[in-house]
Amino acid sequence: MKKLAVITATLLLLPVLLTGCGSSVIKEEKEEETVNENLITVGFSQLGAESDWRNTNSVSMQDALSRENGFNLIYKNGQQKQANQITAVRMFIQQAVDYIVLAPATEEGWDSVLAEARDANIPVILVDRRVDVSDKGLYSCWVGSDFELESKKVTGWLKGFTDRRNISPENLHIVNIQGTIGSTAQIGRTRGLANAARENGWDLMAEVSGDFTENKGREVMAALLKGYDNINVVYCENDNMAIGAIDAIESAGRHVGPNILNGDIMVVSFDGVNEQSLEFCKEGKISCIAECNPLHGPRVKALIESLENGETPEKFNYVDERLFSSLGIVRSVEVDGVSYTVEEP
Ligand code: GZL
Repeated sequence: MKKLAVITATLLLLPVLLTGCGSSVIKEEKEEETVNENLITVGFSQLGAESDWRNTNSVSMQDALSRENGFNLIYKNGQQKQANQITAVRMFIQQAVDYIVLAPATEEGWDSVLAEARDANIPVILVDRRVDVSDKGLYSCWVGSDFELESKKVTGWLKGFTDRRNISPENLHIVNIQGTIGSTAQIGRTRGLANAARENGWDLMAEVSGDFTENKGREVMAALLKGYDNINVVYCENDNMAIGAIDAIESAGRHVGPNILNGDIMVVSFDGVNEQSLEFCKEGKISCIAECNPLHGPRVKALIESLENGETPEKFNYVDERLFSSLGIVRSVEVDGVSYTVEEP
């Protein structure tokens, strides 16, 4: 792929201090006009900064696609709005970047702008969530997680827990605090729980979106506690919402933990990036976390280098992910014939 001498102006990015993963910050970009020669210019449309997972993902991408590694990265934060991401992709096309990397907020609505990138001969790499387009040729490849597998690990752990504690399936009264509706992570994690509840005879009482944020998770949990007096399992589709939900549960005078037959409310979650959530998991306040690996930067760098060498990388590239619990009750979970060890957080 041609390398471009590109004049780029990059906007000042507010540094976002991260908790967890060694407290890195999203690198500040100074307002500058620079001529970048012999670098691979990449336009990265990130969907937002809604969670610790997202910010860790952004840092991973900036660290991998650095000038030292031969890249000129133009980073745009979509603030959770697809319209902003479409604008960013069109700007990248006008700038004639070498590659476009897109972390789409939700799956629908990408056909037109990805066709514009194809018509401009700019390869598109998807990271994290997917797009639902009529022609998969509109993007070169994707790297991310199997979200339904993440859910099967958590629901498999929950099944193992109830079996070992002799808890009848009909005594599980579950609410699902969902991620951003229409995002691949939400679709997979919601489907996994709904299937497990149906197969196991669990009482799945409500599904409400917390949009992957702590504040919305707190707000939704408080409302659910007012609406239901028998909740004993809260399935949170990411850690930030779990932290908000735990705060709401404790503010309502209830105890968070695994002893659901003695009145506890159990919380299970996804990501394993936020330090507070890992602490809660060590304490048993979060009973189980399915890891969702945010470190896509090195994988995207390798995919670009492969494309630069004229190779055709795998279309779909999955990251490896673990399962955490400190309760020691369930040692491993089997999903589709594969055994996953339950690890200490
Ligand atoms: C999952 C990612 C989700 C995380 C959330 O790959 O799309 O979005 O689970 C993040 O924390 O907001």
